[in-house]
Amino acid sequence: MFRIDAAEILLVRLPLKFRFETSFGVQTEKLVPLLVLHGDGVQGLSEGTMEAAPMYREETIVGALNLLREVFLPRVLGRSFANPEALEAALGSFRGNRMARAMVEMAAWDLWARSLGVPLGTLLGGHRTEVEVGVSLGIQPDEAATVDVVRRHVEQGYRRIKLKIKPGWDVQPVRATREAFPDIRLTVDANSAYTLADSGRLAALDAYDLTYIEQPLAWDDLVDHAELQRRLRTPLCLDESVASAQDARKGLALGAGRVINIKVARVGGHAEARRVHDVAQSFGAPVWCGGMLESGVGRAHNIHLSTLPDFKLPGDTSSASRYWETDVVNEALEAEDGLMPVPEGPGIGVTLNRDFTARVSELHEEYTV
Ligand code: OSB
Ligand code: MG
Repeated sequence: MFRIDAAEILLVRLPLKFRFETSFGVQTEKLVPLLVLHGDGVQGLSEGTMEAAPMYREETIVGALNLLREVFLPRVLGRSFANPEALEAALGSFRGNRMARAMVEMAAWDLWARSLGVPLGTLLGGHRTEVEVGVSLGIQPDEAATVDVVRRHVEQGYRRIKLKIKPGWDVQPVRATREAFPDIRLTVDANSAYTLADSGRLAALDAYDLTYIEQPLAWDDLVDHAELQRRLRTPLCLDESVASAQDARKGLALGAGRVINIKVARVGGHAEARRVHDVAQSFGAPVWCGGMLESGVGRAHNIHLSTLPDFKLPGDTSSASRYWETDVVNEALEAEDGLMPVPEGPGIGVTLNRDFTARVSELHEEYTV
């Protein structure tokens, strides 16, 4: 049982340390919406992973913050819940907007775990004390720059290298990387940039021993992914296409992919992420934890989720210092030799750096009952 007495919404703009180019475009900073729930003498933290514009999925920061203010927070403020699933159910009649709902659900998990004095991963049923991680590398200007950036991250010990690709820039970086590093675990992510008409080009990637090709086709098209999977030897991994455990079941049953990237916020929170995990496990499909360039708050959530047993492939939760000069949390989240330690202590195990957020927040709102 936990009670929610008050909430804060913060919005922080963080400059990215690297230029992140994907098939969506170029990103040089990150707008981070944060939610703090107060209750039972503790705070629960979460981060929104929707972006300013609806490029990755349909949700946006402005939309999410308005929904929090006007619809979701009024449903939970001043109420007690038996557990986070009960809170999830209180928002369960709403459709879509899973990233916005996840902000409330994930903060509630952190709050509950802190009130119980238990690490979130333990509460979710995970056992690991460290999780295997890789990196997601943006599109580079040419092959030499690609091999260079891959080398730097291989030398840091990352357990998997993921290259962003787009039509016209796919086989080239993959071939160059595979020639330079014959033995690394290598994947690509197209962020929905291809259609079935490109299946010949994508089949050419079969030659490079990729662990999977992530989300080559449209975000809402499982049928075409299934057709593409029949034409390829390389497993497909679904990211954008999976917003729920039901989506995961349909995707795996159709053969639209053989691997699932779980992003906890994309599917509506930890409870649903665990259901996606369980569905994938029942199909014998490995999962891994994706990332959305999270600040320390979302990053800590990702690490805790990754302690569950079917997270058999390295995730995208690389060191926070890769992304930010200064993070919004006080604790360092640094991988060593491709292993990210699970933050210790109750809940997600990190605390907001209030001096920093007070200085850089573009928005700070407080809500009480
Ligand atoms: O498709 O996995 C993706 C970042 C923003 C939006 C979508 C994606 C990503 C990443 C970055 O790949 C992963 C990370 O380093 O957090
Ligand atoms: Mg992806």
